[in-house]
Amino acid sequence: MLLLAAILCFALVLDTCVSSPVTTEGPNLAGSLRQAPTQLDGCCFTALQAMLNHVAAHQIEWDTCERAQLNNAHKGQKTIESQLGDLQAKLVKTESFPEPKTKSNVTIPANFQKIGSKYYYIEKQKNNKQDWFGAASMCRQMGANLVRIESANEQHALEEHFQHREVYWLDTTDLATEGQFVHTSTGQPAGFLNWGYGEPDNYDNYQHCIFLYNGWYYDSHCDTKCFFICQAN
Ligand SMILES: [Ca+2]
Repeated sequence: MLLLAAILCFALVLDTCVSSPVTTEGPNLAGSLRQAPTQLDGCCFTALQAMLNHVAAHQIEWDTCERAQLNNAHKGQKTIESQLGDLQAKLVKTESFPEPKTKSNVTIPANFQKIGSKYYYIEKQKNNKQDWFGAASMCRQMGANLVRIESANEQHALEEHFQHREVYWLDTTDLATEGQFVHTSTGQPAGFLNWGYGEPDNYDNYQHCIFLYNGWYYDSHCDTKCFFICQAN
């Protein structure tokens, strides 16, 4: 409205002030000529001033609006940067979580315990002693295999959980070829064999399964009933 009034005023004044006939004839015209610059200076300046004030006011609004938009953009940028920081912190936290109870995409059964760096189930119920094949089958049913001991350290760590003077089946046999002991869980030759005195003797030519007793390995009849140890793969 102010702008419209200023424009109308400016047009009116301009018409009044400038449209008077410019001539040098007659005394009245001379008077008009004397007054014209004053009217132009006063009225037109007032109208122009109003227009300029209007433009200036809007300029301030535009500037203010622009600043507000910039501030909003800065706030948005800060928010995104903050969210990115939070995500990076969460990522670092996730990477530093303890190793989940899985290994090589195999889920560890709930009743297995970690001994050393591996997970085992040690059968201790006297009414659940099994021959070697039954023990292997029990481990398979739990999603595991009979234990594959690969070092003295692994053996000693397990023995801390054994019942005194009990016998435990291992996964090692020479059922396929006499005298060639392999881990049945991997099919690979057994590298660690802690034989007891005089073992393996294949007594009666009928001893092909290995158990652990009192710290030593013995080849024995596979149908002997023993405790057993399962190992999660
Ligand atoms: Ca033997």
